[in-house]
Amino acid sequence: MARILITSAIPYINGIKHLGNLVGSQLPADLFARYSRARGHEVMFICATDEHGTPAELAAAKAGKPVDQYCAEMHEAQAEMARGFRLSFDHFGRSSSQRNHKLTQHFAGVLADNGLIREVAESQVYSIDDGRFLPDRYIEGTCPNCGYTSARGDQCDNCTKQLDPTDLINPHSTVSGSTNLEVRETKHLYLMQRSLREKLEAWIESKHDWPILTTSIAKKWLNDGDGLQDRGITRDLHWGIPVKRGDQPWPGMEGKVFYVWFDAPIEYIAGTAEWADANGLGDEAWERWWRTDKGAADVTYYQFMGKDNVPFHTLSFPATILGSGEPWKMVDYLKSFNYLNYDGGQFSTSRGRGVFMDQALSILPSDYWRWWLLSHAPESSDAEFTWENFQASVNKDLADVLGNLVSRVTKFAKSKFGDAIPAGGDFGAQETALIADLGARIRTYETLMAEMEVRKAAAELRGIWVVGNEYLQSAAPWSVVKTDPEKAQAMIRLALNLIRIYAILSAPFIPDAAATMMTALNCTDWTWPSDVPQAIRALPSGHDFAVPENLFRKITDEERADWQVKFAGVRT
Ligand code: B3M
Ligand code: ZN
Repeated sequence: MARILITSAIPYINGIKHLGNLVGSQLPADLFARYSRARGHEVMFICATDEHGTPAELAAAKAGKPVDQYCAEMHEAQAEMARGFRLSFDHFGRSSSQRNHKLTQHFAGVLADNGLIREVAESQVYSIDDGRFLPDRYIEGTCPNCGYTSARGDQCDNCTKQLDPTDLINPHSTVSGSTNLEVRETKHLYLMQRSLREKLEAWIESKHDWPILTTSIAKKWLNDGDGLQDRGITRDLHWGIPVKRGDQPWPGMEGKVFYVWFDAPIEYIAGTAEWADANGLGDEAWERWWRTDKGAADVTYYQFMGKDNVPFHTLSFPATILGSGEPWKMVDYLKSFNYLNYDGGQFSTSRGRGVFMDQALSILPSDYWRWWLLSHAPESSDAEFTWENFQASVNKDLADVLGNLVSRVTKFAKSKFGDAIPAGGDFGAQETALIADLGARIRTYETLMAEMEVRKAAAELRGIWVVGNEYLQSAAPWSVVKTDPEKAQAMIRLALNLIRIYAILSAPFIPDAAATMMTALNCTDWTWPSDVPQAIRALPSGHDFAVPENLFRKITDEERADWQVKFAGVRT
């Protein structure tokens, strides 16, 4: 039994996430957590909401709510979505927790003690009417290069020229529209990442088994110059973690907060501390997952995230940890994802384009989405959601292959042999061949799941369902029963046990359907079917079972067309 720590990138607080966000981090992390638990490992699975930064402040202002109240409500809304999608977090924390305040301030303090923090004076645009400094992208004006009137303070979207806010002609705040802006001097703390370069490089080089997507991004940022600049870790905002040096005030930094990307990954650790608090456990309970001097040396740590988050997890966060000089557990394997596109374009939170988690659950149960998303996970390249494809895989894989097998077998067994698993007959050559085939396929499935090859694992699972169908097709107990009822009984005994094996293997992908299958089989033994000859005999003759409700319904052409129209626009 291994000890496995799993974190998903923590979703921003400003709004319900879309299916592209879900498949890029939380959902595959959940798949891996469920699989690891099913194999008997000790798992700690942590996620949280990422609650700081300008976008959170602005979203709260737009909603007309105080930012702390907005975050509390949105956290609850996201937690509700997580439950809806059956995301099996051990804890869903908040980056605004007191635990994260303390830990973030602790890290900043140690980094300063280690000589890795310097103060930098800079000038920044201050909006007098908004009462705040504005990040560059919240200032717009006319591009000095091409005359485009909606150029942003960091870049012109029309001619792509990189800009400084002070380059803009007639600049205004996009928060309020105010032109009452001035440049003010401000001071910030910088983490001296450049002096950690060698340590970071050695650490990245030691990760031989990381996916290419992860290492290529990490190395690009490490080597292209831009990535390893010293980095500002404070901001002039009202909402965030107050800048302190450990528990001491930081002279000159009054009224400032840490940058959201400094505190967000620290929340992985703080979220585990929140888990301990929520369960009435002491510090040793979470430290054994995170402190290599307190038991975490034998933990294997996996992170899941979209590719845009990789630089922060291969450079910035490791710089915080390595710079602290303290024995914190660092990531062992970083699984990253490409993007999921939506029907010919991009999913977009800001533009409300695509299907969002709440909308998805309002039209179909979570298993349908989990199956499609995971079996089409954007691993080797970007992937695309289309309603045609969604309909086809639900109807074929879930309804025709798995659902049909379960209903056909249970209904036939009930009508011919009654309420219990029948006794007669021995297994013949076909059954022996199926058992051997399943054994080999389950080994492959295990390997793919352990390697987090999400798409390939889904394809293998589907293949496992298919061979069961093929067996029934060719064994045809429904005909055999007329001439050799004993033999038909043996086939059905096998098929009912096959349903149990399928439930256990499929549970990481489709937990609700798996639970329905197990309930119908009146079974609570979820032992992983490593030994197929044994597993196929687990439910003995005489064991009661029931016919479950239809596991999956088909999506009609009408529904598909309806949804296509309904989700074509933008959500407001
Ligand atoms: N909140 C970005 C995102 O949700 C960011 C991840 C933080 S992980 C520490 O994609
Ligand atoms: Zn321009």
